[in-house]
Amino acid sequence: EAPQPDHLNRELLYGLLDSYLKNDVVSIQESIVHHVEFTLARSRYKFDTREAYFAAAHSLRDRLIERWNDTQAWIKHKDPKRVYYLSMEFLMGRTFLNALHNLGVMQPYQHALSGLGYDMEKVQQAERDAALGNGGLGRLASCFLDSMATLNLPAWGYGIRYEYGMFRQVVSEGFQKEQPDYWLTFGYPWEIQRPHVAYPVKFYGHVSVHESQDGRQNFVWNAGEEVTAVAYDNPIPGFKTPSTINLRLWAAKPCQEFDLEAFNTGDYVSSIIDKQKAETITSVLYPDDKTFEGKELRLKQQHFMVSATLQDIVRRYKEQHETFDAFPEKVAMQLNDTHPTLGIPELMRILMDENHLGWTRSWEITTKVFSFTNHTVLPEALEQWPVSLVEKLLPRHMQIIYDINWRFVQELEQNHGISGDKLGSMSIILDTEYGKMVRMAYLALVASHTVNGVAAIHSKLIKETIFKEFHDIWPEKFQNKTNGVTQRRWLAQCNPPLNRLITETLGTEAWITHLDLLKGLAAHAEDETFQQKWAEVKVEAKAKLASLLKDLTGDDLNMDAIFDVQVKRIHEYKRQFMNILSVALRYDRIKSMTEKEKEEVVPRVVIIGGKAAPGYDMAKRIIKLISAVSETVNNDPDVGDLLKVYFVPDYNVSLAEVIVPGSDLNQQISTAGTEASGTSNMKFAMNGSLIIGTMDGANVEIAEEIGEENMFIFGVGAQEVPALRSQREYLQVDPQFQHAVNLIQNGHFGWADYFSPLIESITGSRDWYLLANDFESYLDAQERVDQEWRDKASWTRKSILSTAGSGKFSSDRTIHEYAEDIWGVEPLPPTIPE
Ligand code: T68
Repeated sequence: EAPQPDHLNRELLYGLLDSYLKNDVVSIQESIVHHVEFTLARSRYKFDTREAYFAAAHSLRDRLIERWNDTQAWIKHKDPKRVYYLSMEFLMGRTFLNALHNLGVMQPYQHALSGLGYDMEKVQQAERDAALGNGGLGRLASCFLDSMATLNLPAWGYGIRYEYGMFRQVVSEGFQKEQPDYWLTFGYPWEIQRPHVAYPVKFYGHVSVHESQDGRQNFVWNAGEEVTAVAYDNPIPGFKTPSTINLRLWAAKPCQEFDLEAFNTGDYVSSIIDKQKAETITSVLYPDDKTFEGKELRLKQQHFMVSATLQDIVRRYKEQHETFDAFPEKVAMQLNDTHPTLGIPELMRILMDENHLGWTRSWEITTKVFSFTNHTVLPEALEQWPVSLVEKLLPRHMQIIYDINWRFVQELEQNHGISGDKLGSMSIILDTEYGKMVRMAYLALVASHTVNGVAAIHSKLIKETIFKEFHDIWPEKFQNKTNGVTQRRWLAQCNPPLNRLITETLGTEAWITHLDLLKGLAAHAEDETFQQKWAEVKVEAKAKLASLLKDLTGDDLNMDAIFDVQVKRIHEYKRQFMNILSVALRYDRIKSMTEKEKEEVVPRVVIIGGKAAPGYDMAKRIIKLISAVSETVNNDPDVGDLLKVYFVPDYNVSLAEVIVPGSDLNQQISTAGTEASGTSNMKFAMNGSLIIGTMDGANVEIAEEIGEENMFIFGVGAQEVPALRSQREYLQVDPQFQHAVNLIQNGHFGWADYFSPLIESITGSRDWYLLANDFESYLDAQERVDQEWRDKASWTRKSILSTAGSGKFSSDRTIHEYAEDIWGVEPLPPTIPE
């Protein structure tokens, strides 16, 4: 329990800083050994590396808890407007190194551990990734938490504590196999279970109406099933600030109220088993990142998350306020895509049915607190739930959604003069041949005060395409918030040599919180000695990546080769297929060269990694194709060191922390208009990796910042895509494209039959993502890459300018904009009083 506001004052609170656990080497060793003995109950004379990790993690957690308790007490005392970031996914990765770094205790911990006989690097490796997300959307949420803490914002994250995170990808004979990621086996040392922070979450049943004395209708939801949501808190430290915010993840537990009758009369064992079913709600993360799947369990997860979260937020608000009048001044909620949209009818239900506010008042409050982010324009990803399912699972919510829609349609007719087909096209409820559907994005749009896209081009596109009619009536609701990534994890921590060089060159480490300062590097881009140092740092990072690949494959990489990387979820729109087609062509060219000609070839190591959704057949075939090409190329003595291709299995956050710094070139080659933003492009640019890419997503803004001439831009622009798509069958096919396709079709890499659906998908009018059309221009850009590599100084200069130009892409900038333009929350810096 946080201290009551009356008992708090600044002096008391910040006096505590002096009494915090000491961070000298001996104190840290004492606390590690203490945890070995008393938390792990192991002998202090005999513990292995994993136990050393757990003990060190617990000792660090103690230090996090001090700051976190004080931050929460301080926020409660000041009672500012708080922002709640609601997301079904948080792709956190590892915590240990990040917490050490943000708390500024890296050095003493390193010494403490080595003094006890443990290697910091190995201890770190003992931590498992918390992979509670699919990809960009989940990782963005995690970067945002880091920035919100660092910017001292009164912020919370809310999500689900899945027991099985993103599946583990195993590649066997070139085929993806999914294995469960039970990441909690040895316990998760960073979380704090809060058994007393628990709420009932209801499902199914029916709604009854009762007339109250004042003639008002009261709706009562008699649920058919109830589970308990239990809170697990995860402290999120800011960098160089005591501010430590909370990520609260909910786990489902059977509710306490057993039906005693069933025990005595019926089957005792099966009634307990029935109760256990509750836990399945939070058991597994859905691994689909782009196609909407209307599974009942997924809808249950969404309601479970938002219901527990809203009960918690309302409870916290009511502790300090008598009425709901101030709710919109105290609460902002950001919906990370439409996945938490049920929070809208849930808040309406809580206000009306449980707190007896009228519709108008409840709606006024609701529409002032929610805002929502769209992350894709791909129609197959947009959530549409069958009305029949929502009605069955959440009967009261379905009524409220109908009411929201009814009033919305009225408004369209009366205030905007809209009628007929257009009314139907804007309705939250869509009539289809399979029945009625709830369009979640429309529900989110109607109830949110703001909707944003995640890069300038994407925010423009949503206004012109998927949300056009809404933009026509409510232009003021639409904003852009270009994504960002945290430079703490994605530069300072994952690339220590570059961190040191930047700090030494700028004469300050202030860039770790003010990334714009990186532009100061541009002045040194031409400096030969600086270029030399820059190149050495890159070699160091490449060596780390090479050693990772050596462990995976046994191969020694050619360090003179361009390390050419494409790592991200496997998708047709991201065009890994186009990448591998060009690799096949490169291979074929080398094969036909004389030894003399080969001397001129710029060597490449092509690295591709990423997971395919388990049900995404095409994506799985693409993985097999990459593996097949890899198999042929890597074992061909004619090619030797000039070309290698690797598919890195189980791409995840921790692998990215090695792969990103170690790359020379990175591929961001989606069909223009399909990738909302991309965030790995920002990470690569920060680490001095050059981009070969299309004018899509955030690439457009990256080009503005670092200069198109310092990238390898190719392909058609988003504006040209619709017309090209309609002319697909008549488009000229580049002969080199045809040749690459033939190689695969003719079985050059084996498995010709298995690859034929892939070939069909890019043939003639089927080629939705315009591979054939962009191929020539792609090859041309690849040629420019090779040319550039031959001029080491010029390449290094561009690499420096990439980092120098990446200042805009800090999530600190993004979060600052959200806070100012959308949430209306202000930093609450924990400054020590004079
Ligand atoms: C990504 N979206 C965008 N979705 O593709 C990417 N979807 O361009 C953008 O940079 C990133 O979001 C951050 O804005 C996703 O990652 C999902 O993971 C997802 C998960 C479940 C359902 C739908």
